[in-house]
Amino acid sequence: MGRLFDFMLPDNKSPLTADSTDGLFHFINEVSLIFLVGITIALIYFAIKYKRKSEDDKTPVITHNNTLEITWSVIPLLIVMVVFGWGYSGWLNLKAVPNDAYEIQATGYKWNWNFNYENGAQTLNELHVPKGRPIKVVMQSRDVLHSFFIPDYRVKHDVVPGRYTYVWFQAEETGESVIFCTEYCGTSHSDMLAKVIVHEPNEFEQWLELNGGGIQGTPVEQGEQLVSLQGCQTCHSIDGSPKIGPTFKGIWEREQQLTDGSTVVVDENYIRESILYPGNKVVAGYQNVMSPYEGRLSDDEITNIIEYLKTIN
Ligand code: HEC
Ligand SMILES: [Cu+2]
Repeated sequence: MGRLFDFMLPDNKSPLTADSTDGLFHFINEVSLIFLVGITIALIYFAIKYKRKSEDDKTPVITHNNTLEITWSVIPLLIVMVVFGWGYSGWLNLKAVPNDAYEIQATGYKWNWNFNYENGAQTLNELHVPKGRPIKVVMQSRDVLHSFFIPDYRVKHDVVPGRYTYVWFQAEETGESVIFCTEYCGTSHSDMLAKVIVHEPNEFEQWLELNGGGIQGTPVEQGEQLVSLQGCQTCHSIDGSPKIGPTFKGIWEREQQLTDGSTVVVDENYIRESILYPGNKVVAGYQNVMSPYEGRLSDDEITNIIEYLKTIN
């Protein structure tokens, strides 16, 4: 159903969450347009009708007009009450997650989105969901304020350190939609993009099955998967190209200059410390923007990452 202001909105791909927002959006725009046209016409009409016609044309003294004043107070009041009621019921709907919703955990951190599924599957910056089923995304932040926004579904919520928040939606068609971070969170905030990938339900089950095993392989292979799942490559390249952090290429046994003027030779303990407490030793020429991984990675995982880093030459 085409409406006048449709061009201002992206496609609605989750009617259960988007319809109320869209309806209200159109209502406000259409009512505003009606008033704009009405007021403009009245303005022009009065300007012509009451134009000063002769030297002794005089404005009559009008103190007030009850009918007119009540009308222009009551009509806007009614409209505002409609807008409030509509907005409030839409908000309640966004807060009331259907009971059979499928739950996915999301973690936002500088500058990635990490998703965890019930069977241990993990993805970085890709949210896989089945179509035609309500999805609840439970979100947390590892560092600063972020905000999770999927325009196609009209859902947006702040992601706050130390607190869980959630959104829900139900995608009705397969395909992809963009996820934005809409809370300024540092240098690469504008690159903090992810996408929702909507599958047919049976394809989603297959996908889940295939990825459910978690991280497997030799220590080096596991380290490689961890580095890619944890989003280390947002800030560290593996081919020597410059990024926000030092490249991993040739990192092993490299001599590193620190901001305090001292030098270190990169070994196991230095890498371990750099991952757990990045602020302790900051590499010269870089800023201390890496979030501490203390409590996020186990000792075994760190060992595997170290084994992998040794191989990047
Ligand atoms: C938000 C960007 C960012 C992310 C994500 C990030 N780092 Fe860093 N990292 C940095 C920056 C910047 C430095 C240099 C400043 C410092 O030493 O703290 C650094 C330093 C390091 C160092 C020391 C490097 C050297 O040459 O001395 C290691 C090792 C390291 N990071 C490993 C990792 C691993 C492993 C991950 C993923 C689990 C990761 N980092 C994720 C930004 C990041
Ligand atoms: Cu962000």
